[in-house]
Amino acid sequence: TWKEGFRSVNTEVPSITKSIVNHVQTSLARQAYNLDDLGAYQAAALSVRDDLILNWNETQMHYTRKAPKRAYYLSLEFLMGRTFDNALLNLGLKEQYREGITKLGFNMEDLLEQERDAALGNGGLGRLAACYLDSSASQELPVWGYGLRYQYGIFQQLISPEGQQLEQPDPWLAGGENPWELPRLDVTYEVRFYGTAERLPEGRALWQGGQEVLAVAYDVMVPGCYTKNTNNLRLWESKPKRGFDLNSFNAGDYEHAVESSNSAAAITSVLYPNDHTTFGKELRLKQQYFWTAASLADIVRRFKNIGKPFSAFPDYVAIQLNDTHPTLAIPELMRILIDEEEIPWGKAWDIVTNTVFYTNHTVLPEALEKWPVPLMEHLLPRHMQIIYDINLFFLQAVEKKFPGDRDRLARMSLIEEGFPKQVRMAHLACIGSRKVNGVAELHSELVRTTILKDFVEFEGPSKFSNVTNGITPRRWLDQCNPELSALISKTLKVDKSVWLKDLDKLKELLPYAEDAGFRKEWAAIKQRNKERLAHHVQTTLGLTVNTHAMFDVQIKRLHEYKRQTLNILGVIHRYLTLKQMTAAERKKVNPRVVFFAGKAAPGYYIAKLTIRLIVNAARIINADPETRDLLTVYFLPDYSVSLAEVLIPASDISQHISTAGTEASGTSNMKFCLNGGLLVGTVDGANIEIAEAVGENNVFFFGHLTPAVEDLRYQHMYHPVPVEEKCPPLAKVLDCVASGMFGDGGVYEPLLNTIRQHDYYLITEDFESYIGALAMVDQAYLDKEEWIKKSIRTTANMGKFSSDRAILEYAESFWNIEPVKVA
Ligand code: 26W
Repeated sequence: TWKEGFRSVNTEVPSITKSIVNHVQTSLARQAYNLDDLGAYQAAALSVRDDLILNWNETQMHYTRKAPKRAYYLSLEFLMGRTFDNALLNLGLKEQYREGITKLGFNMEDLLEQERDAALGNGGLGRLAACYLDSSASQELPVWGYGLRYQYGIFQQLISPEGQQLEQPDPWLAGGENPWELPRLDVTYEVRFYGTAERLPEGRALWQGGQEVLAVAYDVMVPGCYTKNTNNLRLWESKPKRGFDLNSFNAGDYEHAVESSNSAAAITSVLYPNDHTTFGKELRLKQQYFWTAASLADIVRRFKNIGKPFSAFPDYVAIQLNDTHPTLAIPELMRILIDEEEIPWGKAWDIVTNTVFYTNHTVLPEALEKWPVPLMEHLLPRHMQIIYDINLFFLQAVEKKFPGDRDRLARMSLIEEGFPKQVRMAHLACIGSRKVNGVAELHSELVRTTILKDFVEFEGPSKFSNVTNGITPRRWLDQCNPELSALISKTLKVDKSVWLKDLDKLKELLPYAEDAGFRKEWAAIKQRNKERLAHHVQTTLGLTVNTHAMFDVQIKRLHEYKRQTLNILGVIHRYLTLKQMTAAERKKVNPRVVFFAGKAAPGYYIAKLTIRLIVNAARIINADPETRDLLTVYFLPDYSVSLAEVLIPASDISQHISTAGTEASGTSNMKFCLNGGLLVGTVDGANIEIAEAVGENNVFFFGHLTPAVEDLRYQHMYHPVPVEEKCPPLAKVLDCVASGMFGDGGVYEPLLNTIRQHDYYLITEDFESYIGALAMVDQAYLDKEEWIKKSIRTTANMGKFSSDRAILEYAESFWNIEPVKVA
């Protein structure tokens, strides 16, 4: 059975303790008697790692021997979080390790806290990649991830007493060995930048000179859940091709000698902390090319080992582009096929367009990548030639289908005219791919009808589809909410291995919503999760949280489109309302604790001001003895995967309140609902499909719909109405902020002006309906039993949102790959 088949080394408590002690004495060269929690964690991690390595090795050998078609997930971000707990659960060894660790005099929970998050991502896109790796391995699919091994992950966020966000580096590797990766110093590729590209006969070219750097592979093991299959995430590190530039070194020019080695190492030094804004920085383009070039060289080498002709490439390889960040894979594969493999243009283009797939993750214009042509010509001269050639053939075909339509040609061109000209990466990704998809139904429709409309008209609709995002129920239920997981297994009378890999089984919980005893257990678990969160806040921030209140949570990157501003203005409105009530009226009010967490891009001034407003509003509101039993607000600093694992199971409601049409999908919305939290949200992204699945009566929707947004923005531009007229209650809130209720009002002017002026994200238009939705939440919460029923029904209906479902859709309808079980 699964219980035995996939574990090879230490499966019984005595051998586990023996192995841990062994690692303490040998790998760590320490003594067992004066070991601290960190040492104990490291030794325990090395012990689990032994199991992972054997499974990983067997898996890779098996894949090589069987040579199935494989898929490669190219993502500039993998927001993995911690690995230890996840590995133990996937191997089914958690309880044995807990026992062993206890026997050795340590506490499992304390050891788990020792691990640093691997935070190689910004937010949704990076965490999605991590969930997809978990599901690929769990579904026994031959999928590899390719990314970069940043020395520094997403910055650590500090909040000053004034409410300012401060950024600190995240040297996540500084603590010594990372037990979850295998350095593969033998797997290296040379990557060229700059130089010259000289055209040769037959469409080929010779690219030479410039700078060459080395890409070194680090393999991160990705265990599947209850299977031997352990997939690989290959992360590239840059290093100088030779330690120093020896010529300069010999000539006594030490600075120049070190400079070139520094500039090579710089490529993978840090993750760019912006999501949804592009800056056109050379180092970022270098990262993108370094990573796509190394990954493609690796993929091509593996393909060549099979010994098939290149025409068979698409039968063995599928490459998924996670947003446009790896779009250079398209011209790079063309370059390899044409210049190195001497394949003619037409055949090469056929191979590329049958191999590559593109997922779009946002329709916000400022997030669509464009690279200045002069920069591309300088850094990647051969790729720029190829892009021009692709564009020429492409526009000729468009001209043939739509003769004389010059506007259309200008709109569709890979090159945007201007000073400077820019390469439109989404257009390149689209025409170089077999399929293009969005990440929720509404978003995919917006891709088809807005940013890629011309391409749908040109190529027909069949290339453009949808794969609604998903989340892994292993991390986002079993791991983060073990009590709920246990209750589900007990109730369904099956081992969790069954429902965790077939999440539709949760439907069988539905009848238990009518069972008062079950509801009591369900509610008690939510209560204990609230206490766990309160304990965390107490120990990390020294603040006492009222666990008898409703927990209301908004955790995500700070961005105007996500409208944390709407939330905090709503909180202030609630505060003002409470202040006006009599003591008797207040008695009927539902206590509420509002949690915020999230990072702002370091250069995003308005987002940082929003944090400042939240922190200062919290300071005033929490200190008011008249209201503090009924309303408190917390901004939890340094949001991370690990913090999400504590927050999500504790929430009664969570907020997903983007302006309609702006949030491509959202994935935390799915995590909250899977844990029995209810949504307050706009009709946007995956909120819509969640409501379809769980029933609209279990979701608190508000706000204008997507089709209205464009018209409203037009009105705001050309027929502005002052906030005082459009929305008096909001105007009152803005006045309170401006008049200094939360510290110097002048500080917030730029933030308030975004609302008073164009109000691009339509806060004035949605405010009243938002307040109305929150009132409905209060109303519904009064009926505790009915609320618990809603909670149970929500969890029970979330099967669709497993990332297993999503990854199988990619595997079956895009990649055409099949499971390869490692026996
Ligand atoms: C170039 C700067 C940049 C960096 C990252 C632009 C855009 C991005 C990402 C595409 C932003 C992102 O994370 N998008 C989110 O993707 C999630 C997974 O599909 C969705 O659930 C979120 O709605 C979407 O905002």
